[in-house]
Formats: sequence, C-alpha cells, structure tokens
Amino acid sequence: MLLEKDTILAHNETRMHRHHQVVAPFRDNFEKFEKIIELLTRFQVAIPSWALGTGGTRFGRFPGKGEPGSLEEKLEDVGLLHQLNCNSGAISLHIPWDIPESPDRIRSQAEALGIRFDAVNSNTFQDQADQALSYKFGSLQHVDKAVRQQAIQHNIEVIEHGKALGSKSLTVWLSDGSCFPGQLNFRKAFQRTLEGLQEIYASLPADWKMFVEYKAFEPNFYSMSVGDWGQSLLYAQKLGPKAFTLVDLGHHLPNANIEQIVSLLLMEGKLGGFHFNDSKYGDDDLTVGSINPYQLFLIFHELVEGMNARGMHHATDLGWMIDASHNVKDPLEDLLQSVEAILIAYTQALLVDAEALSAAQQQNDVALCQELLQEAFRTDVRPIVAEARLRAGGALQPLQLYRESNVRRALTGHRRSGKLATGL
Ligand code: LRH
Ligand code: MN
Repeated sequence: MLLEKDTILAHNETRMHRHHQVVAPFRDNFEKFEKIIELLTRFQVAIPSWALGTGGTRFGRFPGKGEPGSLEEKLEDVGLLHQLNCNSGAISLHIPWDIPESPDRIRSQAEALGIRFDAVNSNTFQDQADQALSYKFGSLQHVDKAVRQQAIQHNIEVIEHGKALGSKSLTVWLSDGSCFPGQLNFRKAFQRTLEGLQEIYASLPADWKMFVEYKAFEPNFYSMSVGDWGQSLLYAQKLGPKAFTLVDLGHHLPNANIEQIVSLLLMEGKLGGFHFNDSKYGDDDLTVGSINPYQLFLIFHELVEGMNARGMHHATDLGWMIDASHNVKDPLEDLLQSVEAILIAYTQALLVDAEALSAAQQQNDVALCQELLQEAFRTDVRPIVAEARLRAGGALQPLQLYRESNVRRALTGHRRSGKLATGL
C-alpha cells in the first residue's frame, strides 16, 4: 500500500514554513550543508524482511494487525517506508522464511518500488519440517560430517536465491556453540566451521561478499563458535578477500567498546557491514538509538573517520542493515524511528570538525577533544535529515504522516488473511 503523492505534498506543505526556519542556520554553512545533503540522499538502509511483523520472546508474542503474510506484502511495506523517508531502498531476506515463489515477479515488484536486495541470510539455527538432520548440536561445527554437509548445501542454495534476485552478499550467522564446559573441543569446532565456511566461500560468485556475523551468547550460553569480533576476523582473514565481519550492535558483552572494534575492523579492511539495533542488556533487538544514542554517534564517528581515511564510498562500500524485533511497537513505526536514528547519528558524525579534533589529539587536549565531539552530538540535525528527505520526494515527518494516514488501519482492512509474517 503506497500513499498518494498529493498526500505527501500536502503533509510537507503544512510544515514547509517551520522547516525553512529551522534549516536556515545550517544552510548558511552552504558548502558543507550541500555535501551532507548529497551523502544523506545516497544513504540507503536495508530493512530486514523478518522484522515487518511483530516479534516475540520465549515468554510470548502479541501479534499486531495487518501484518504482511507474504514476501509480496513485505515488499509493499518496505516500499511504503521508502516512500516516506527515501532512505529505506533495500530489503534483506532470510531463507527459508522468504523463499520467492517467482524471483522474476518479486524482482520486478521490488524494482517498481525502488527497492534492491541487500544481503541474503542463511538459517541453520532452526530445524525445518522437511530437514533430514537436526542442528541441535550445531551446524558447521557439528561432529557429524553429514550435518555439516547439510548446512553447507543450505548456504549454497541461499546464494542461488540471492543471485536470482540480484543480491550481492551472503550473511552467515551461526548459532553454533556449547552450553556447558567440556561439551565442545573449541579447536576442532573452529576448524570444522572454517572448513564449512571455505566450501560456502568457494560457491560465492566473483562479485559477492560473505559476511561472518559474530555473537557473544544465545542460543548457546557457554561458548559461541563465532563469539566475538576476533573470531569473526580470524575466519574472514583465513577465508579470503571476499569475506568480512558483520557487526550486530546487540551481539557484544556488556560495556564492550563497539566503536573501537569498528575502527580496527575498518583499518584492517575487514568490516563488511552492520545489523543496527539497540540494547540495554542482551541481544534485545530494540529500536536503533532508543537506549544508547551516544554510542551510535561514536560508532558513526569512527566510521566516517575510518572510511574517509581509506577513501571509501560511504553509501555503497559497507552493508547498512537493520536487525530488530518489535515486541510492543508497530513494526513500521519502529523501523521509521530506526532509520531516522541512523541518519541522525551519521549526520552528527559528518559535522565533527575532524581537523580540529586531530589537532587537539596531537596536543593531548582531552577536554577539547570531548567538546569537539559533543558539539556535534549535541547539534539537533533533524532539519538537515528532513531537508534531504524533502529533496528526495519524501515526507518531512514520516512517522507523523504514517499515523495521520492511518496506514495500519488500512492494512488491517485489506490483510484479513490473518496469516502471520514469517520471522522471529
Ligand atoms: C541472530 C541475528 C542474526 C539473524 C537473526 C534473525 O541473533 O542477529 O542476524 O539471522 O538475528
Ligand atoms: Mn543480526
């Protein structure tokens, strides 16, 4: 369901005067302003196909109404998000939750919506009904070669689905690990996992990337076989130039310095991309920037500094993806807030006076270093983000327009299938 163009124009019209007032101070520094607008307009965040319905926990799930019951309806929802904010021009699929019946039809629907297919995700953390062997004790780490082969074959099939849709990368997150001391030989588990990843890597098309996603715990609670950035980097270095690490913000132990991890992975040329979300305790998959927006800003500060140092193209050289789960919010509202938080953190990072900061670091002027960073973080950059959206044809205030247009009620009206969205 897309909104009428006039609806967006009318929404912007009523807000235009106020917008011009609040954006004017930024416009005065014209050069940097125009550069930032250009970078923001290009910046597209991939929406996870598994987060367009209500998520849950082991304690319960409270499904919302009008949720997408098919891949076609998921694409419609991403199309609407992209129409509203013009920064959601990609979707990341999870296989087998989103196997397209007709890849060509899905591809043309996505094209019509201005949506491209970002990384495809494999799934060897659940047993499917028609599956021969169980992943209870892991997949690529498994002691049984037949189970490992089954997992390798699945990942190769996921690459085939991705190729049919025009995707250019595979994300491998392994839930493999152990729950008790003594359960696993860590060295053998690593070597078996590496062998499996090498077979999958060998099936990658020449222009593809493989993202190795790490996670500190859950569903295993003693060790994970890709448990932190060091292990993921080790795999990526041993696999080859098409392998990279993927940083899911919720996959770290408490108080980990994620921005330093990002800086070093970028320095090594082994940072592949992100699963953005936020968390207070574990892998909470909360709205981006809802708990720790300063950490998100510091991560983007390291990204801008590191990408510029390597002459990287901000919008296309890394994978920008959200990975969230919505237990109490409308999924589309949650995703609109997440994309906004990402664009705000990126814009604040672009405002950092890098030259002055570098000079202050040279002087060990610690207080000035903090002042320079927080000057940018304390700047309300929402008018700049809104200006970029306005120029791209989006809404000045996407969440407000989503609500004013009663989209959820309309979706509830014509999605009476009651079919629940596949995903977590
Ligand atoms: C694991 C994870 C992974 C996905 C899954 C949906 O926690 O972050 O990226 O496959 O969530
Ligand atoms: Mn993730």
